[in-house]
Parts: sequence; C-alpha cells; structure tokens
Amino acid sequence: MIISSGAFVSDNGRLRGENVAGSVRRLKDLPGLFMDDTAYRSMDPEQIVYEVQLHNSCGSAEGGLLFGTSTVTPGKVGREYFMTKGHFHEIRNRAEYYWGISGKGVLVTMDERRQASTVRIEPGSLHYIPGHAAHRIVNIGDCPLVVGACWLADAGYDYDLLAKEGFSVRIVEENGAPAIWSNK
Ligand code: S6P
Ligand code: ZN
Repeated sequence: MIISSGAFVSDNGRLRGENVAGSVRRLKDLPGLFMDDTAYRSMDPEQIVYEVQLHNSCGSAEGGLLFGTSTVTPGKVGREYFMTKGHFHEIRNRAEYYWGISGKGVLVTMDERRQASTVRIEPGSLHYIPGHAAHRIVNIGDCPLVVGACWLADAGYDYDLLAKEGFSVRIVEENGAPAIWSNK
C-alpha cells in the first residue's frame, strides 16, 4: 500500500496535516518592537502581525530539520512596515534557508557586530542565511508576505540579544516607497 505523506503545503504556503503546528503574533505580543510607540498604542492590540506554521517530525534532535512558513500581514505601525521579531539562533552557527512564496518583502540580516544587509523577497527568491546572522522579514507590499524556511532542528531561538537595541536598520515608508533607516 502506498500511503500519503500526511502533510501538505498549499499554494498560499499554508501547511496542514500531521506534525503541523502554528503560532500567531499579534500587536499586543510585540511591545517595543516598532519605533513609533504612540502609533503602536493607538492600534488594535488584537491585530495579527504574523503567523508561523511549522512541520516538525523530529523535535529538536541534532541533525534533524524543521520546515516552516511565515505569513506577515500587510500593514504599518506609523511609517514602519509589519515585520517579524527576528532572532539569532541559540546555537549561533546554525544556518537557514528562506524562500519567497508570495508577496513583496525584505529580508534583513545582521551579524554580531551589527553589520546589517537587506535583500528583496519576491515569489521564488531564495535566501541563504549563514550562521551568526540575526534575521527578520518585513512586508513592504499590499498582500500577505509568505516565506518558506528550512533550518536545523536544534538551532533554537535567541531573542534576548535583540531585545535592547534591535536591528541596526529599520524598513520604513518614505515618499510612498520603502526606505532603509539607520538604527545604530
Ligand atoms: C526559524 C525561522 C522562522 C521564524 C519566523 C518567525 O528559525 O527563522 O520560522 O521563526 O519567521 O520569526 P521570529 O523572529 O518571530 O521567530
Ligand atoms: Zn531562524
């Protein structure tokens, strides 16, 4: 008998089936992330900023792989586009692949000396994120930004290092177009 794999990726990047779990980050979960706190406090705290779905068949076993998709809602807090929190991996040398599924975005990466780089995410674009690089995605379009990811299961997440100073750049709307602002 030939059986189904048990899990599926839809055209819109949604995962369903066995070993799939999801999480949602709303504005109320992201205090201090956006630069304009007045705008942040004036918005609906229940507004979804992004959702993450994960296919996990191995827990956090060394050598295992995780597969996920992240969907960032279109929107802004003040002039700053909706984005993920961003993180270093807890095991710093763990790399990751991202690829664009739909929507328009920016991948922001930053090394431990706060050197940042930015690259456009579009449907089909492929992005290798080396170890020792914090990473975040930003939705600069009018539709949901959907990004696929694959990474080592033991990588873990370190949000603490970014909690104080954040990334050294921010992606904001300036004259109707995305611009990179320094946040040194
Ligand atoms: C995990 C991978 C993604 C992010 C997701 C949410 O290594 O990079 O699945 O977890 O895009 O971002 P964040 O920064 O809230 O974990
Ligand atoms: Zn990661």
